[in-house]
Amino acid sequence: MNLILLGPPGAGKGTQAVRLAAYLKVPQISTGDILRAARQVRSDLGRKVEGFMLSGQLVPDDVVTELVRERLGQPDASNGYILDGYPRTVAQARSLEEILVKRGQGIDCVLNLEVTEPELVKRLLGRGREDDREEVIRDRLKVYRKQTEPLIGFYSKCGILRGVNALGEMDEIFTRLTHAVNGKA
Ligand code: B4P
Repeated sequence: MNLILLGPPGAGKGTQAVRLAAYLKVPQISTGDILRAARQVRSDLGRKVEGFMLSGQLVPDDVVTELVRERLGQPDASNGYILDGYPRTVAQARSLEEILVKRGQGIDCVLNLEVTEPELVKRLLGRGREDDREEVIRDRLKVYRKQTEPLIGFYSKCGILRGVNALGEMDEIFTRLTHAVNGKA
């Protein structure tokens, strides 16, 4: 199964992607994790993306799409995957479509994690990553509304979007997500 986890920063995409990956026995492909790993080893890519990430901006589409294209070509992704945090712009969604058409694949389901803004801010301040400072969080939420939220309309038109209430206990949210994946919600 090929899934996309969509949602604002702090919605719990990474948290739930790990659980869903174990449940579905497919890899979790997190562009955020790949970019952070590149920064940690101070690679050319890491240096290139650092400023964007620390200021709460999205990394340029072409950079992220190239990472995803390469990652989807790895053997463990041949039987399905969970895309966590990609696509984040309509341009990325179109590029993903092109990549998948070439591979003879499609997306089965897009799970949209729905969380209120005050809860997002609370969660991100609690996580305390270096891009989780209050002013950067506000900027990330603005970027989300402008650049990522349009994907809700994009995937709803394709008929594969499922909205999931992502407020509450993590176990409870996981159950809702599995129901959505299995077409029970
Ligand atoms: P990401 O790494 O994708 O992170 P995120 O959106 O901030 O968080 P996520 O939704 O995964 O929340 P999490 O589970 O951690 O992106 C970071 C940056 O990378 C972006 O700002 C951008 O610069 C760059 N980037 C990544 N992908 C990109 C792309 N495609 N294009 C361009 N740039 C890209 O949860 C957050 C916190 O909430 C955690 O502390 C967690 O424990 C807590 N939490 C989770 N569920 C909870 C619950 N139910 N109740 C209470 N707390 C909960």
